[in-house]
Amino acid sequence: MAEAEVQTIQRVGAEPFDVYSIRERFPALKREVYGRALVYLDNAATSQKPQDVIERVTRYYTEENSNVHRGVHYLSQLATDAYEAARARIAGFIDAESAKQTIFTRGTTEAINIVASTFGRERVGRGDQVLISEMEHHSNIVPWQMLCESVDAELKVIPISDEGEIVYDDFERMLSGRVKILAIPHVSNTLGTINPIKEMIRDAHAFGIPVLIDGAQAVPHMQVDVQDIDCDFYCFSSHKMFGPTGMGILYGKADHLENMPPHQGGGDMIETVTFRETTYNDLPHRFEAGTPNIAGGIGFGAAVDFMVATGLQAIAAHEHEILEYATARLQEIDGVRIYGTAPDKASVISFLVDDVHPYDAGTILDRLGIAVRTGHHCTQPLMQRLGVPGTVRASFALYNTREDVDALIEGVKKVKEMFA
Ligand code: C6P
Repeated sequence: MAEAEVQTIQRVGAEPFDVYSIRERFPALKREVYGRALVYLDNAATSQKPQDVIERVTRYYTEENSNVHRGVHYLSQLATDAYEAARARIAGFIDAESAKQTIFTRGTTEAINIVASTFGRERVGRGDQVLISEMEHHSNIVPWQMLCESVDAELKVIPISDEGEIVYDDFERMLSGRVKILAIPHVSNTLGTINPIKEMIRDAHAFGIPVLIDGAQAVPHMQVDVQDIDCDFYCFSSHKMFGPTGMGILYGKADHLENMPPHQGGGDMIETVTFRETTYNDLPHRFEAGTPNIAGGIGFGAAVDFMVATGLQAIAAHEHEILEYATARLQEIDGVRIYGTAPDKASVISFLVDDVHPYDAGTILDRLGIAVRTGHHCTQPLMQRLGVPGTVRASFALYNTREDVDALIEGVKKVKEMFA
């Protein structure tokens, strides 16, 4: 079976960052909706895909289509090599120690569920605690809630401030020997807050608490180094970072992964099978039962190549500039309230306009060709904390421009006018 080692990644872009030439590589950005140019500001839900990724997936289906890890024949070798090379590049992208520690999953949701149902099931018992925060996506609530219910443990929630930051004193007070896992987001999908995860991990480790980071909203926007932050698990999705849907990564420390039981049985995750017993395959395959999303994995690798060629620092700097510009311009409009005003934010602005329901605002914006997300953003408990039914959320990616922000501002003014 082909095993690729971590591929070292150059983090400086190959060319100077030019947002307009980058946009040219995204066919969907050229389309119109309702006869208007599309302004795509729903990147936290899913990003658009560059031609590089589309072509790579097409090439797999056109020239390389075959199953992986199974055949000696030419195409199977080709597909296996491409799939494993993609894994190695993704491992390098997050600075994993080894490609074996980057397990392909269906996405962030599945990655968190694997940890909760294996590592969590073995570690958390009656009367223990699992610690999460008030800003969680449902994907980082429900798996832990299911675990706690099944073993009679307690789900504890770290409060956030009105600005949308973890209340650090409360977090520190909640750490104890009873806490068996801490699971928190790197970046909030609703507030945009970048959490101080390195400090939180250090403080949790002082109590022997392993930490899972939900990195779904971080990896598309910033350089992540799993060894530097010293997390136990890190989860993210391909489709939010210009890759195909149905693909993601569970990174884990080798000690944990090697000792975790498999979560599903089937082909590829086994070493030997008899009717009496089965022995399991090595990492990462032990957690990858059945034929995987081969095209998705290869496309994910192409998405990482695209981000690396564009330059991670340049991406972060450009998006920061767009976020600042959008925040300043929205603040100029009377009656706009922004939810999530932490000093350290990434690429997301949630807001409400006067008393206009977010669905109404979103519908008007949609008719103007502006795609935003409205509602609870899969963070219902956070909405309860904020005391709102939902928000309008504009979320940016590396291809968004000041002109996109200007269109949003004109749209918000139109919403105000219509509901005046
Ligand atoms: N958030 C959003 O519009 P999946 O669906 O498995 O790729 O990712 C789940 C997930 C987990 N954590 C965070 C912080 C997320 O933002 C998401 C996905 C999208 O905000 C779709 S609900």
